[in-house]
Amino acid sequence: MIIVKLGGSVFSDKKGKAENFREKVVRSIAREIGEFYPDEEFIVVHGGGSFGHPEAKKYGIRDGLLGLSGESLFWRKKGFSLTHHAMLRASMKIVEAFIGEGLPAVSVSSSSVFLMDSNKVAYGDVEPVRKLIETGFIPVLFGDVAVDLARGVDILSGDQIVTYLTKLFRPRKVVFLMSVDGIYDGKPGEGTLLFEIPSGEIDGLIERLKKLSGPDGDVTGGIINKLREAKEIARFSEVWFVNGLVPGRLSGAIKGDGFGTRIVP
Ligand code: IP8
Repeated sequence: MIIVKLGGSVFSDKKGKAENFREKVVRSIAREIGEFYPDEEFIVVHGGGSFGHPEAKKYGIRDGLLGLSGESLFWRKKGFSLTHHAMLRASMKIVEAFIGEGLPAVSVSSSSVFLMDSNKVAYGDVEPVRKLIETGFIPVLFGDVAVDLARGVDILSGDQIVTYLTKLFRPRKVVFLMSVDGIYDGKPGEGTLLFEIPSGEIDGLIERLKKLSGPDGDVTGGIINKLREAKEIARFSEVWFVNGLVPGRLSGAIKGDGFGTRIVP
């Protein structure tokens, strides 16, 4: 099994208009998955991109429901519903592109599968996902809003979902598709591209990157959170970070001779 994280900055331009969608890019990624499916099982998890993030930020979903009442409570709950809806629209477009390329992709709403507790996944009802895979489908999950047992509501990032699914399903590979060539020791796309990162060196890299990062527009913390998740994932699976905007990079990572960053034990 291979888990592919389709980053929000790959299927959309996060700095562009709300809900812009790169259909050609997603179709090309679907075709690359099609080179290996059905011999290989796949789960796809996509991020929020220009769909979920603007709404999540506007309505302050990360701040939860504690202490809210009346109008402000209603407003945040409305934001929860609207953010989820934006994610459904993203997922619909991605799944339509996959189906258009002949892949039996099926959208699975993460907010109906996962419960959180203080920003961590506390529970995941993944049996339907397991059965979808066993039946030959490609489940497509996504970063989403979720009920949080401590805080009322929160944002569940696609990366957290990937970590959870990796622990459970033990894929042979996890491939993160990003809009740059991999992980850089420095600003994305500017510093030195790291072709291999020993998992024991991730903490040091995070500390160096923290010093560089300015105010983050992304409600789930961008590359630093991604690296934290990658460290956890690398305990169970091979991990790759490759550029999802460049055709052939995903299949390269799947074959094992790809161009990008590989996390090594
Ligand atoms: O882009 C966040 O998922 P991510 C999803 O994987 C929402 O961090 C709803 C903003």
